[in-house]
Order: sequence, then C-alpha cells, then structure tokens
Amino acid sequence: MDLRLVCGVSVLFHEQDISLSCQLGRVSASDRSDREAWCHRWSGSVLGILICNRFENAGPEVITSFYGTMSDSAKTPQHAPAARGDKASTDFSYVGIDAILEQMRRKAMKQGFELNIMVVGQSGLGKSTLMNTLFKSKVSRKSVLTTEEERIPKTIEIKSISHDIEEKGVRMKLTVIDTPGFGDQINNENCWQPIMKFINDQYEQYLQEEININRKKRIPDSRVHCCIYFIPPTGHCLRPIDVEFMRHLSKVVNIVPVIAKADTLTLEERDYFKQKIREDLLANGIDIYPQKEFDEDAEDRMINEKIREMIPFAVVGSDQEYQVNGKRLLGRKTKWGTIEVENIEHCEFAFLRDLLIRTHMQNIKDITSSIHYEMYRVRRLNDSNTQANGQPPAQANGVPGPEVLSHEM
Ligand SMILES: Nc1nc2c(ncn2[C@@H]2O[C@H](COP(=O)(O)OP(=O)(O)OP(=O)(O)O)[C@@H](O)[C@H]2O)c(=O)[nH]1
Ligand SMILES: [Mg+2]
Repeated sequence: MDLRLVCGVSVLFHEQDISLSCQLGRVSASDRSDREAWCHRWSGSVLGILICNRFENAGPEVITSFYGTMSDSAKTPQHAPAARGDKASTDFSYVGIDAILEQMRRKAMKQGFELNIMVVGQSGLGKSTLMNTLFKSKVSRKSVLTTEEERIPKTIEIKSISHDIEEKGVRMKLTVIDTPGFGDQINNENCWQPIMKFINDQYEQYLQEEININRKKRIPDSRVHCCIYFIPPTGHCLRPIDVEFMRHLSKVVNIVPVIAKADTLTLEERDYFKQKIREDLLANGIDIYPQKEFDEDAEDRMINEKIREMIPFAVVGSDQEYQVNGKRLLGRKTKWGTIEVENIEHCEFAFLRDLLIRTHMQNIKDITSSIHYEMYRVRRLNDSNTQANGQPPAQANGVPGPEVLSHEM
C-alpha cells in the first residue's frame, strides 16, 4: 500500500525524482542522525511525511527497493502495459481473470466488425433511399464523399454496397444489400424466391468455407444478418403478399419490419397502423426480431419488450441534406416544412439505426449464426447424407433446384 502511494507521488513530483533518489541512496547508507536530518528537510511536505514514515518503519532493504521503484517509475513510459497491475502486487488472491475483457477488446478492435443488412419490399417504397440514409446519417456521414443531387434509379438486381466506418478507433464494415422491389408483376406468386435464394447462397458460401480442409482463419461473412422489410403505408392492415413474404423470410433471417414513407401518415393513423400490424404478425405466427424465445434473461426481456412495442418503426428516408436552423440535416423538404430524418420527433429512423448498430448488433449477428445459419447447416448436411445414401434430396426453401441446398424456410 505504501509503495503504491509513493509511486504515485513520484509521478506528481517528477521534477524532484532524481534529487530525491540521490538523497535516499545516501540516507540508506548512513546512520540514523543523517536520516533524521533529511526527514527534517522534507517534513513540511506530504512527500516528506510519507517517506519519513517509511524510514521509521522499514529496514535498509526496503529503502533500497523504494529507491529502485522511484527510479523505475521515472523511467517507465506511462503507456507501457503493466504485466501485473497494482491490484496484483498487493492482493495475492487476485488471479487477473478480468483482464480477459481488455484482451478481447483489443482483439475486436484489431479485427473490426461486419454487419450485413438487406432491404426488402414492394417496388418504390424507398428501400434504396433508406439505404443511402443509413450511410449518410450519423453512422457514416464522414465516409460519404458525394453530396451532389442525383435521382436514385429503380433497383433491378440484388446489389451489395459496403462502407468502412470508423468511430473511436473501432472499425466496422457495413454492407447493405439492396433488392429490386416486388409486386410489379401481374402474378406475384413466389416473388420471395430470389431473395430466399440469395440468403441461402450466402449460407452455402459460408458453409463451404467452413468445411474446407484448408479453411481460412477468418471466414468472410456475407450472411445476411438482418432484413429490413418495408410495409407500404396503407394505414389499414398487412396485405396477404406481405404476410406471405415475411412468413417465409422470418424462418431464415432476422426481420425488422418498418412502415415505409411514414410521412404520409398522420400520427393517429401511424399509431393505429402500427398496432394493426403487430396484431397481424401475431395472428400469422410471424416471428420478427428481437424474437421473444431468444431473450436471454429478465433484463433482456425488459429491453426487448420495449422494442417489440415500437416495431414496426415508422421511417422516412432521404439522402439530401438541408439547412435547418443553421445546421445541415438529412431531410425531406416539403412546402410546409422539412421532415428531419434523424429527429425522433419526426420519425423513427434513429430508433431503427440504434437497434441495428448501437444496441443489438452483436445479438443480431449471434442469432444469425447460432439459429438461422445453424438450421441451414444441419439441414444441408443431413441432405448431403441422404443423397449419399441414394435417397433424393429434400426440397429447400421452396426454391426448386437440382442440388437443393436449403432450409425451408
Ligand atoms: N414521401 C416519401 N418519399 C420517399 C421516402 N423514401 C423515398 N421516397 C421517394 O420514393 C421514390 C422511390 O424511392 P426508391 O428509394 O427508389 O424506392 P425503392 O424501394 O428502392 O424502389 P425500387 O428500387 O423500384 O424497388 C423516390 O422518389 C424517393 O425520393 C419517404 O420516406 N417518404
Ligand atoms: Mg431501389
């Protein structure tokens, strides 16, 4: 305890370190009267009192070690990692298990994080716009260089866009997978199949890497961690096509439904529609993220229950910035004012972003890995075994194919 105090003082009184060390060296070699004289000189200061106390209570060998410590502390750069901390030097029952957190933090900082989000829904609901909103909003405003106004074209194929984002030394690769809107055809039967196929293809890629004999140390993860499902702002109830689409999707991926273009609804309409959607989801057995069955404990349940009460988030998207009260904000300018996309008084985009990135990112990835991917893996490996035994493979995902790879889905 003494030692720690004195070390602290040596940093504070850095300028006096050298002379103090010399004094101590002389004192340790001299007789008691020398020591008393020295103590007298320093007795007016806190430092003196501390050291004098040590002299009164300690023998020569302690003085030598004290001397050594003072010199070391002066030489040691402050950022150098201590092999064993202060706690260890004083508490012999301390093993240091808690240091694992620091090790994990450093490893995670080095590796960075990956998050893959997919946007799905009927054509023209603002999927591509919301994807840009996410990239241009606070998540990655710095990483977006272009500000020129350009119209977002209709999406005609599934395409992934990634951005490397860095905040406080933590790196994240955020990939958003934009999909073409469905519902344009007269017959929209099985319109979810291309999306399901894409999701399964990513699981398959991961599986192939995993079962490879010479597998990579770190398997590139292109699996879809979360799917944002866009519900048109009809204000009535879920349409059969949305029910069917989400029913299929929810079995293979985490889905977070949102009410698209929420600026078209009044507050009362929004509240009513949200309530109606929640009832429809429940009635149709559609399990959206965060799934009740995966709540880990009471605290988790409490947090997730609040989120479940808010879902579907009523969002507004924009990739245009406007000057509002002297600040540049992402918004939609109308004749009657500007809708601020990141303002929670205006819409719920910020809640969606927080859920995906700030509060639940790790959980979303864990559920993808331990539930959805795991289900795919088990089925897929079972199917391979069945085929090896000469039996025909089961149909996957409702996606017909010669070598069926899936997970119903
Ligand atoms: N009012 C309103 N309009 C929006 C919103 N988000 C996007 N839009 C507009 O809706 C139109 C279609 O937007 P997109 O982002 O291309 O829609 P999409 O869902 O990607 O369309 P597809 O690629 O055809 O599936 C554009 O004119 C957008 O400016 C919103 O939140 N509110
Ligand atoms: Mg689009």
